[in-house]
Formats: sequence, structure tokens, C-alpha cells
Amino acid sequence: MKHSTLAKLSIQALILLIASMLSYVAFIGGYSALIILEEEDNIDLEAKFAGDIMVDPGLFEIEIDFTINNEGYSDLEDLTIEMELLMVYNTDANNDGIPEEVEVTIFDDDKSFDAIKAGEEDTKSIKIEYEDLTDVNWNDILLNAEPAYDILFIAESIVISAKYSYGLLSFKVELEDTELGTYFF
Ligand SMILES: [Ca+2]
Repeated sequence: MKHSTLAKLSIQALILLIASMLSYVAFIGGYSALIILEEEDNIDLEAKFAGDIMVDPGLFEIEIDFTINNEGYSDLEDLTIEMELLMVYNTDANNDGIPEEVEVTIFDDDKSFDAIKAGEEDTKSIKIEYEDLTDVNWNDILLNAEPAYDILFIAESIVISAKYSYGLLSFKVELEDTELGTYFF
């Protein structure tokens, strides 16, 4: 039970520029950083799943690879990726034969990475194992989830933040509701 999804990120990205020192050079640098991350081909996201969360959540793993192409003229530094991950499953708690969708947050954390050098493409990974998951009542989920329905994993929010132009500019890119993959039975 393993599959991987390549999510193409369309520009749902909301880009925030938090510039305190806008010298001309910094402005140009910041502008090119925005161009880099606004261009959808410069960020790819691939999610790989291992283990069966509905059999033994303890053995479940998700690895999310972010491939970022720094087309710019200076390094992307202090790179941090913050992510809230939802699992969507179906139950029929009231036994009327009609399933209801339930959303549960299973991960909410951030990770820091090494810089991506100017002109280079690099892949940064977030590997999520059982001990990284938020406190969720797995027994309840295993008992009540309807196995006839797929389980969907959605990154409700991904915030990529970095510094650019020798630390003169900080910026954030926010991606909302990125579908990472469906888990089949
Ligand atoms: Ca129902």
C-alpha cells in the first residue's frame, strides 16, 4: 500500500512580502524572489506514503518532498516550511447508512532547512512518522472509519518562509488546501 502523488501547485499561493529595509537592491532582490516562488514550475511537491494507517498507524509514514528551484541571483536562506496536515475520512456515526466526512488534523509543525544556493534546485523533505503526529484518537478512527471510502490527505496550509538578498528581505509563500494524495483500500 504505497503510492506517491505529484501535486502541481497552481498559483493559489498568497505571497506576503515582509520587507523592512527596502533599498533599491533589496527591492530588486525581493522582487526576483517573488518571481521565483510565484512561478509554479519552481516549486514541486511530492508526497509518498508507506504503511497502512487504518491497520497500524504506528507504522504509517508520509514523506513530503519540496523541490524548489532558486532561479534567482542570491541564496534562499533561513528556509522554513510550516505545515498543517489534515486527514479526511468517512464515518457513519449515527448509523443512518449515509456517511459523513470527518476532518482531523494529524500534523502541525515546522522544519528548518539549509540554504538553497543561487541558481540551484534542491529537494527538502519533511518526513512524518507516528511520533510526529498530533494527539489523535486512533482507536476511535480505526473503529469508526468506513473502509469503503478513500482517505484523503490535504495540506490545509503550507507556509514556506525564507530570507533572500543576503538576509535583507524576509518573505513567506502560503499555499492553501493542497491535496497530497488519496489513500486507497
Ligand atoms: Ca450518517
